[in-house]
Amino acid sequence: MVKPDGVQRGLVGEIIGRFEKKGFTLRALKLFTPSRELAEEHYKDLSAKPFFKDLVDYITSGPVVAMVWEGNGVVASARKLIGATNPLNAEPGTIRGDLAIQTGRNVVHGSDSPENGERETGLWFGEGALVDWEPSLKPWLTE
Ligand code: IDP
Ligand code: MG
Repeated sequence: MVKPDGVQRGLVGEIIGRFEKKGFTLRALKLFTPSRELAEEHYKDLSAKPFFKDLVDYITSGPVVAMVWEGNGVVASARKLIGATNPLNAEPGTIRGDLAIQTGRNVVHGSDSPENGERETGLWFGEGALVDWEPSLKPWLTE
């Protein structure tokens, strides 16, 4: 997901491009401003953290671009492409390493496990939202 700061800063194309160029397949995408209820449910594991309210304020502060990407090892690979939570610790070449300077404005979210990827897909998109299609490049990306 491109977070509200990423959308406001005009980084949507840049961020989507990194996943596209890596070779992952886009299965769903939408632009909308999340409700507090959705943001609180999405980040419920962090509800005891002192920054939880600020985090929910941040995520609901404007439109986000929610996406579902598919492909070999996509969850772990996306976490590497995104970089460390604190952008100052994120390696150059990663999205956060290249495009952000503070944890509270780190431009992008990525699911941290396949199970959470499934959970978050259901939460953000609901049933039946995934588009089933066969990228014509597939034989050039996987053997
Ligand atoms: P992640 O996004 O790299 O998976 P998490 O630990 O799951 O990192 O935290 C979720 C989000 O909460 C972070 O991306 C960041 O926006 C915010 N966050 C995490 N730790 C802090 C903090 O110490 N201060 C402010 N915001 C934080
Ligand atoms: Mg996380």
